Amino acid sequence: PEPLRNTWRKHQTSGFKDKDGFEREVVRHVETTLARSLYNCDEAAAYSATALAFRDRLILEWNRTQQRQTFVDSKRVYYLSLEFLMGRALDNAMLNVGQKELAKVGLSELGFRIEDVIQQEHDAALGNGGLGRLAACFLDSLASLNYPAWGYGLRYRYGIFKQEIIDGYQVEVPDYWLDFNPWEFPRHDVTVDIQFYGSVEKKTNDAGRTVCHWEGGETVKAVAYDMPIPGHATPTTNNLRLWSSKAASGEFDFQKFNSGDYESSVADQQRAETISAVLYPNDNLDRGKELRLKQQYFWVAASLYDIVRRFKKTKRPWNEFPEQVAIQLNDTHPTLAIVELQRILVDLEGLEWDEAWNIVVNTFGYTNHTVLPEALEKWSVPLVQHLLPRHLQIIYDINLFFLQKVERKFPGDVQLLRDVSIIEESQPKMVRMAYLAIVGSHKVNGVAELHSELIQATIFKDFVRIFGPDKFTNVTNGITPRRWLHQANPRLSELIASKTGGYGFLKDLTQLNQLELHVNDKQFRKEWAEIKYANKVRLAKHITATTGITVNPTALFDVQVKRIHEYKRQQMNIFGAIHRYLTLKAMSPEERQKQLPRVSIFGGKAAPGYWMAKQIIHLINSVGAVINNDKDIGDLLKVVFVEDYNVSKAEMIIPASDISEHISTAGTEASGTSNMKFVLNGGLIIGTCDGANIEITREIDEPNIFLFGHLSEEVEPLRHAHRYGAASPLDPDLARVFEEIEKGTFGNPQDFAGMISAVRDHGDYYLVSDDFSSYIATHDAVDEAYRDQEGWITKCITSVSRMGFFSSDRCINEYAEGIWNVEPLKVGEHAERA
Ligand code: 4GP
Repeated sequence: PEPLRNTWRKHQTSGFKDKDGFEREVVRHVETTLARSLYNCDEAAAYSATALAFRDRLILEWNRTQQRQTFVDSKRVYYLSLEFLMGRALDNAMLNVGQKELAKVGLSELGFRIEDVIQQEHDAALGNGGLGRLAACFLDSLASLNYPAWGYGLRYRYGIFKQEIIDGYQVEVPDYWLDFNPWEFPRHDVTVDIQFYGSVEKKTNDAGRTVCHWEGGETVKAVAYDMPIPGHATPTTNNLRLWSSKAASGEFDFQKFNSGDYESSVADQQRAETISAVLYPNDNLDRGKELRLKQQYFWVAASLYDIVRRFKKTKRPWNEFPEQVAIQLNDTHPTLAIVELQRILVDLEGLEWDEAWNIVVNTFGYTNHTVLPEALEKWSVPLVQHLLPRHLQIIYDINLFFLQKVERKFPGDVQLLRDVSIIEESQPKMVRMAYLAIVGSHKVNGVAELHSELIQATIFKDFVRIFGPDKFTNVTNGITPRRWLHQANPRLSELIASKTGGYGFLKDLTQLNQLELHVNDKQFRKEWAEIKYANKVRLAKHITATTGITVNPTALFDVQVKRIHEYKRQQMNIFGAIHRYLTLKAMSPEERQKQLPRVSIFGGKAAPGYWMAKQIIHLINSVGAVINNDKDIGDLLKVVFVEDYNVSKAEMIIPASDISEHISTAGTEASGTSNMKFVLNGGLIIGTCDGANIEITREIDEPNIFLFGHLSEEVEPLRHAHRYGAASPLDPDLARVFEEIEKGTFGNPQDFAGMISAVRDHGDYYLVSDDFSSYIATHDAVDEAYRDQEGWITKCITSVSRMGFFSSDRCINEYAEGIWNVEPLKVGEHAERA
């Protein structure tokens, strides 16, 4: 009724509008929400109150966005990802709503420096590495481009562990990040009961049809927590919905409690809460743990229930489901969603199998992120049978119909049937999740050109024969320039804006190409160099403060930060540093003085159970301990390991890099995304012909990148040669490095024996010995190039100006057009914010 609406409108708030309004909100939150005062408002409280003030604004926009999207009733995208590596939210929110300047002045009037306030925030680290951070960049682009889109994930109580380095070793410390999280809204009214275990019965329904009825043996409640995702310079504020698990029976069992059995009265609750308790800390690795499968089902079942509920409100017929809903599977982790939707349609909604399956396939898309065999998910049939008995039946039926189709197309090809079967005939039998994802999706994509070619030529080649090439496509990854340039490197962003006619490049990154016109502008180049230097000084301070090592900011900063993995070859990097050290030691003092000083910076976490990765960290620290204290060497070489690499550390480290390392064995790194971030921030890269390095080279041109190493097509023959004793003799420089380690120069050689023997005696799977000499030679070329500072700056500016392609906005538009078939929602000129 009108009067009600009027009263409502009269009192509707819109959040703060100006500096005074902002200050008022901060003071109000400090005094009431936090129950503090002027006299005990520390930086942490200032952060909390600022975050709350911005959150209030965001949630109002969030409400409006959701109303708009529901009203227009257009197709929505749902991005299902077990990982969202969001990092900090405050700075991002301030910049995206365009109110950072105002907040800066406001906070300073209240007695705080905005930089210090921002630093108070705990990273939201609900992810491991590439795939999780990609999901976060995608959310930013989806909102910034006004796509109606939701992310769905798990609200882990513990994100990725915090890494401490103690005596050179990685120690894992739990990351409890939810103490105070102003960015989430618990939706205690949005809950879903999720079943596990139990049994399946056939029943006849009212229409006389036989239907399967799954009676679960355990029920757990999923509770929604929403995080607003603000778009940049647009009112669109999308939603990230994270599910948290709770006992379905309420807090605890009263009967048991009253009868004195307190312990077991809370046991159910703890068992339920375990599901969303912790993120599995593996990157590019699958470990078939029951709890992980439980997490996966819990999350996809809750998300699908939610999606279906929203669709049903529109009262459309089921065949319109794929016109209203696009679901993207971020890797195979959410593949059970395919089975769950089929179950909902057939068992609960009474659709015929084929009609349901058609809807399912047209709804889903699947993105593959790795070809590493150890990362391809498989679940044992007995485990799935036990935990999800009805789903296993459906998987078998999906497989049967699929194999029948294969048989019709390739009659009598028994080997093919065995190779592509969703069920692997092993002991025990296994469900191959990637195959299920392919069969149940209408599009399958890789994340860089080479990667997409490789999956079609290797792990999925039979499926290309069966489904034809159109089902397979490529979407090269991208990064959001809002966080990875504007937020991480504000001065560079400002300088770029001054040369490209404003901040338009943040929404259309191809505008960077205007920079090339200024490449010879002296003043511009000077400012460019000053900004890089200032970023290096900031990192140098952090290094000294956290490790006690002093580094010279005029030295060449050589950075490798990413998860520690043998395929990413941090071991080759540290062997290279040892080689550099030995070379310097062998020089006369005069000659030494002519050398270019260098700081070798490492960072990254090792999966707690990945022994070799931990050895690599230990070697880096042990080498650092020797070199950094060698008087002969001084500033010429430092080796630093930055503890606890995460999103906010990346924001500091990446802008400070001169050269960064993307040196995976060719064919193993699906794309890489930090390579894009480094170049965008005016650093050059040394890399192999792998993943997106190849496309970066194509865009920025070969003279601006340092490529080395064998090509992906050479990898198999080389591995073969190693296996059958036909490899070339060990590179003498590398042999010399091993000798030094084995002499005990860097501590107990026993600690590093496994690393050496993997290369020397056990087939060198990652081809460190094959690429070592060209790696060293290319580093010499880097030194040469860096000596010519003017030439170097030209390369950097030219490269940045050609990076437009790598915006995640381009990437999202490609998904929208080629896979999801969705369009951005017009928000109207009046709603656009400058
Ligand atoms: C990563 C890939 O290793 C990386 O190359 C890629 O850029 C990223 O996904 C995003 O596509 N894969 C994973 C994983 O994080 O766990 O498989």
